[in-house]
Amino acid sequence: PSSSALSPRSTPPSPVILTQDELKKIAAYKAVDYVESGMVLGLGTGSTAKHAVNRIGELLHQGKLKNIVGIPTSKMTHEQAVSLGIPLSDLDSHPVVDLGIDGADEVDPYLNLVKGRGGSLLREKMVEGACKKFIVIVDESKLVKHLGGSGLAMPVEIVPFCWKFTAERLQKLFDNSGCVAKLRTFGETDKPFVTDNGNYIVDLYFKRDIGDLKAASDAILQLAGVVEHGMFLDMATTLIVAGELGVTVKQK
Ligand code: ABF
Repeated sequence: PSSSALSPRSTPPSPVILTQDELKKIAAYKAVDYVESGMVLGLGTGSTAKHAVNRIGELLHQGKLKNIVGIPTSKMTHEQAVSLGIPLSDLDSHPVVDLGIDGADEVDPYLNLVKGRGGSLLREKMVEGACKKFIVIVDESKLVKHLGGSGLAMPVEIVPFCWKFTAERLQKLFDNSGCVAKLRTFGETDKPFVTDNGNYIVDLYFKRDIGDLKAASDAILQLAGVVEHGMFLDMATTLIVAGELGVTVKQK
């Protein structure tokens, strides 16, 4: 072989494979580009939102962002934001939030979401429902055609009182979709998972399409004992997806 055939230049560049966490970070950083000084921010929860909160803290410390007020969507994010020195407030003092940034478990083509598989959904829905602009940040694995069609959990936060009764009623609501309702527990134990609000979570698993999402949402919320569910319909205004081929931004 000639010497040029052996030179490093002749080796085709190997494709860079990004990890899922790196993709989450790329989406999160892109979302933080929309943050401006003086904004009231909804701070999301989860492994993707965590990168956005870190980035906001970093920009504050560098003096590139000023007068930010954060409203955390969970106790965990509250602790993270405190550790980063991000000034915090709540919806009582700031009922209108300029911009919210959060992850999701599923995103459909209309920017409807499933959230709460990580355990927080009620505070997220309250804060994100108060946002003028709500950016969802995901890696491409979260994109689905239909919510709840992935065979994965659709979380519903319920009060602990007579939780079995509520779980059975939830399951019955979706009999036609082959629904199985399961109480979420801590790992392999029988101990119920308890939310930041002292409630339990029942995860709904569907064998078949749940059909009209708005009708499903209304039916769930009508049950006494239900606090909130993880379908976020018509709330996201912007979607940022990071994938192997780059970042895409979709506006509603
Ligand atoms: C939170 O983030 C939850 O509602 C949702 O379950 C989760 C998505 O988590 P991750 O970014 O860790 O995949 O907002």
